[in-house]
Amino acid sequence: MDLAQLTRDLEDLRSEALAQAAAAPDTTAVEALEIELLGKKGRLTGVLRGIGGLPAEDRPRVGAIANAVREAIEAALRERGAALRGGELEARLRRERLDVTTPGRPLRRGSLHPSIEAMADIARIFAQFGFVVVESPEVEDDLKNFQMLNIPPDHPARDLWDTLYVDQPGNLLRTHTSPGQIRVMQSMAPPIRVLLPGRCYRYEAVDASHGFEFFQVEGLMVDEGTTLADLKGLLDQFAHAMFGAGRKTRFRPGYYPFTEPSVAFDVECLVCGGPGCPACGRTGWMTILGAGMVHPVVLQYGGLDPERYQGFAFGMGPERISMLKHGITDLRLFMDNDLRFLEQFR
Ligand code: 2U9
Repeated sequence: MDLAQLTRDLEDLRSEALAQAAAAPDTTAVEALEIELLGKKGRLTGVLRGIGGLPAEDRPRVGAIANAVREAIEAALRERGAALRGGELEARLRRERLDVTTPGRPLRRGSLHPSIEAMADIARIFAQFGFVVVESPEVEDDLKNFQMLNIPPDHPARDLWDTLYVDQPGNLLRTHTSPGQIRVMQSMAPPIRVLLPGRCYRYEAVDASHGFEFFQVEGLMVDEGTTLADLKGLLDQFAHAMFGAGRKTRFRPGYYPFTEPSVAFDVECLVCGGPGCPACGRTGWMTILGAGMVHPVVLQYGGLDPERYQGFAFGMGPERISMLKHGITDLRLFMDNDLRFLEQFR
């Protein structure tokens, strides 16, 4: 190996390497070239192996040329790499381009069932007066569903609650949430202010105003010196919050075995506002709930002394409240789960 040959080999390597660098298609190819040309076992090292056969005085010259070739190749690879990285970034940006102004896909939002919504509205209003929500079992016994509410066996008022019985003797599906209030009185000390929302069951034919399964919300307040006037004031506030401020209300005499006196609570007709129309049966009034002072016998069953404590109770159907509020005329719409009806409550 002589100096001239080695110098030619180095120059050939340089021009070949520069051409390869310029033609590298991507950064992976540039990295591979770097190893192939400049690595420990690369082509430059291969050419320089011939340096050992040169006279000592020629070696520095070849060394200088070899360094220049190495630097030239390094520069070419660096340059090509940088150019490719720029291009690759650009291509990637183009490929992954996002139009952040594209409108999003709409999410289908659900909504509360109108019965549940009415119960939530009722609970929210009574919460402002200190009433807390209590839940109680749907399977009850005859004692709490009837007898402790002053409805003994064979009492004619039992006809008001056609009952669905379960297998075990004495057990039944509650016909109202009232047995829950017996449980509350037996387990809490006055002052008591509770609201009992829940599902109730009756053995009844279904029509536009009756279901065999329905919701009820009942309330109970017991304290020393509680009066019918407290009940009237509370229900007025409720009617105004639910149906609009300033609406006239009235008490009418009613009958329930568990309250004495018992009343029906009416609000001025929400459709005609007084003069009478088909919606209010031409009376000008709509009955929104029943109520009364808790019968002393019922207080006693609840473990409370009626000489010391008085209480009032009220009960309403959330569907009826919702029907009056929204002008709905058929109760069955609440059970049918027809989306055309339900979607109007979003
Ligand atoms: C206890 C004492 C008294 C609850 C009451 C009503 C009047 C009432 C009905 C209205 C329509 C229910 O949804 S509805 O069928 N309820 O009119 N409920 S007083 O009185 C009680 C309850 C429990 C211990």
